[in-house]
Amino acid sequence: MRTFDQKQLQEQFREDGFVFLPGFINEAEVEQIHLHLEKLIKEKVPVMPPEHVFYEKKDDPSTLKQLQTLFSYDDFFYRLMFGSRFEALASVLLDDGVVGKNMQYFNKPPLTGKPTPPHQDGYYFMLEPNEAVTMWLGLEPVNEENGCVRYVKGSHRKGIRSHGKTGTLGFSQGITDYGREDDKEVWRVTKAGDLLVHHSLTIHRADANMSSDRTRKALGFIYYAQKAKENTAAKTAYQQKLNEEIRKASLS
Ligand SMILES: O=C(O)CCC(=O)C(=O)O
Repeated sequence: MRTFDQKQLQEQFREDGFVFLPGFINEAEVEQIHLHLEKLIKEKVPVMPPEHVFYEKKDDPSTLKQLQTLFSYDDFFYRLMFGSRFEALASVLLDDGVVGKNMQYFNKPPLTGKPTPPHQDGYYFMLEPNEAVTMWLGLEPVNEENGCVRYVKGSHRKGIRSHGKTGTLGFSQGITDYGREDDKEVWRVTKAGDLLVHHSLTIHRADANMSSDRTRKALGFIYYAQKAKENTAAKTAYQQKLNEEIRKASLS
């Protein structure tokens, strides 16, 4: 297991709003995740509610693009989320106890995998203070061709930008004035087992998968700092509206 300098990670996270941990998990651990994902997709996806399963094309199972709350469907993912090295790292970076909120599966299927619109996760989280992390764990090689994650360095120190509807399932809100002069992007080409962690206010996005034969599989872990309080009324209202829209779309 690789070790990382915690102090250095904390400083970099504070400064840049994201950190990169190459080889955070090893090949055998990546393989285990793939096996458990395959099993979950086969056995649990058919019975998951529409707000937990998103496809690029509704009637084409090969275009599965996102799953929500994996830990509520499988003990293996529960153990990865809670009491794990991921949870410990979140606590170091946020300098607080943490509450695990979501574990997502992301894929961008070849040719159909759409862009991830520029956004700040904190816009969806509705926290005060807005202190949370999202971890993005690569499960296969990802580069410019199949849609690597891109960050605007230091954007977490400049507050929440205006967001509006994107029409993208799974990323319903995007920054409305993205592309300003100070929106300078950096990106990392990643291998299976590499981990990226960003602050809830860090602006990020990803391109579409332009390859004709490569998928782009990853896991996302979301942890809130214990000091961050959710505006539960606003969040519930937003989630209910979104779930209604997803259910309507899945029936049409
Ligand atoms: O996988 C992606 O394209 C982006 C994921 C993302 O935006 C997130 O985890 O917050």
